[in-house]
Amino acid sequence: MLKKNLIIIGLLLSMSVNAQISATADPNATPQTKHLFGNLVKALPQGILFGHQDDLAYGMGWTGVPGKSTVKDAVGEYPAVYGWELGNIELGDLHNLDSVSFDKMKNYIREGYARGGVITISWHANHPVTGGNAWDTTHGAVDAIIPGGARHEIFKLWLDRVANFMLDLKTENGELIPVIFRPYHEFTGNWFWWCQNACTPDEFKELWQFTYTYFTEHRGVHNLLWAYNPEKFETREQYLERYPGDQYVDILSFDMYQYGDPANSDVFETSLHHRLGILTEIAKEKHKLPALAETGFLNIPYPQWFTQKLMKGIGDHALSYILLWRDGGYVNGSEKGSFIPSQDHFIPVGSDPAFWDFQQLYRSGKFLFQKKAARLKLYE
Ligand code: BMA
Repeated sequence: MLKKNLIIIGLLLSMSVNAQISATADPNATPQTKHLFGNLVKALPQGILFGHQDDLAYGMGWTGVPGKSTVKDAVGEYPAVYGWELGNIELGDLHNLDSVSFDKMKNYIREGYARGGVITISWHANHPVTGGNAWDTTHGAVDAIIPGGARHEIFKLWLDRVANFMLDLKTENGELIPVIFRPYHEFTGNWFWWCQNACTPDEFKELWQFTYTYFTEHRGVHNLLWAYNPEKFETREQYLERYPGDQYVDILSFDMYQYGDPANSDVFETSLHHRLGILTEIAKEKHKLPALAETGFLNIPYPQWFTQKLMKGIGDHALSYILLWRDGGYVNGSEKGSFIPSQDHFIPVGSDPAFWDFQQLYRSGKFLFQKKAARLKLYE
């Protein structure tokens, strides 16, 4: 009898620990959103979901070809994570800042979800005071849009347009599609109006908390997991300096790109490893999911970058997902950029050495693409 009671107590205890671990920040998150979070936590030991920005919309030398995907062209299957971008939606535009139509984006999102994939969305919002773009770092923007600020009411209209998009992400059965929402990203940089050079930690936290509360309580948006996403940091204090609080965040992430000549420097992989150490430790303590939300090496001029730099930097850290940035787009205004080896990457795909290195990453078994991700049944 005593043994039976002990077993029951043990079971109840482990259930409550699991409930705590698998809880979304939003207590009213839709069932599919809660399942996604819980299943991603469970999947951590199984590998890292592999993602790509704008994968279905265009790539090097193509745009809008139904069913096409740069990742599928390279390794034979779709990615597990699909990244999309909302910049300009706040203005009421029909296309985002990279010319992807929002209607088409909704369909790509439905396609990815139907394949069992994960959707993540970033938002390069325009400057709410000057009318400049996201890279306009004129100070005072955050101060002007938080409650009490001169542009607060206008900013609510911007949030409404983003919220409308999220609420329109429905399957044919009317089921809301869960999204990892990653607003105000790379805030430890100095290139966006919400970055650390242009607002105080308290202003940033208030912006985040207001956005979260406006979406969940005022607009009834409950299909989001919220991703906190600095760029550079060296210590856990720096990582958490602008953290709005556990009740507003589901995913802990950061962005990190390779720059310079990797042949002469190990800074990328050593810093990546160091930062992932901090990230995974905090994520464990807070029962959040760790992710590398953006990474890549523009045009992959170092062919072993995937295995010798990216995978080396990741090492044995358990991450929920990584996301490579968009292919075939224009980076920094004019330069044509590619982050995944593709048929149009300089030379025919088979003779591109970075292509073979990317195959090694695929075959390493450390990463989950569409087929394995679908087997996880992330939404059930
Ligand atoms: C940046 C660049 C820009 C793009 C923006 C939003 O990193 O790729 O060209 O407009 O992301 O997708």
